[in-house]
Amino acid sequence: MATVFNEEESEIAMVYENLHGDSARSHCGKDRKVSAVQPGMKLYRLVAVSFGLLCLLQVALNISLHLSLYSSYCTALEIVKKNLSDCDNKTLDMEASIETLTEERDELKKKLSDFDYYSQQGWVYFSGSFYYVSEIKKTWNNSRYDCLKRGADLLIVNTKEKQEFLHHLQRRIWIGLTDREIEGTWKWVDGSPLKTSYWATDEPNSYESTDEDCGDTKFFTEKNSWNDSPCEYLLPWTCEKKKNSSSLTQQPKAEI
Ligand SMILES: [Ca+2]
Ligand SMILES: [Ca+2]
Ligand SMILES: [Ca+2]
Repeated sequence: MATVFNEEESEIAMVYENLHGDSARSHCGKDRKVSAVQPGMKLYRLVAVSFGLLCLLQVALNISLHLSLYSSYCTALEIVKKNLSDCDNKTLDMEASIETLTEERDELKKKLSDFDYYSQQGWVYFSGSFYYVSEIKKTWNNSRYDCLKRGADLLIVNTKEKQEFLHHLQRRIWIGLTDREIEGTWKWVDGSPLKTSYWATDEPNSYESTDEDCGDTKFFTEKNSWNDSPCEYLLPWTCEKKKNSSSLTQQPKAEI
């Protein structure tokens, strides 16, 4: 029986040697078992470390991606804020423009209304004022009275443009100029002193010592057309109403 056991043990040893070759033969006991396990552990550790590194890399990539997206989000948010701010400013500008346009429209409506009214009354518009040229003749004082009743006054010729307008009328008319208060000191009907004048040659002259205290355009064919005449002469006249001026309240005593 013991012989049979020994024979079987020998056969097993031979099989083991055939399976593991020389390396198996160079080791024995516990050392042989540790040598067979170590490569698997190393591989396992290598895989675990690699997996850990991959996880760290994934986390780093995720953080980087989030930071990049956050940066883009912030930039887009700033652009949106700037656009909204620009939009608000443009809205304010548009509201101011609309208000200005509304005021201009109302002003134009008023002007058109004034033009309609004064045109129907026989007035003409020139350079900021309306003018009325009479078809009848009156004394200088009654001429002025007529103008005042119309919310205007006799024409004041204090600009070159007005003198040109007067010249284009080609008529002898009263103008709002007088020296009745102080002989030789000419004033306009609004009390302003005469500065630039367009007297004709040798005028004013108080012709043949008559009291000529009112201005007219006797020499209307000339550029310098003014003349002094007795205020009681009967002549046509021209009223002037400045745009936006209120009705005049001064009422002279009418001559009959
Ligand atoms: Ca006088
Ligand atoms: Ca005089
Ligand atoms: Ca004269």
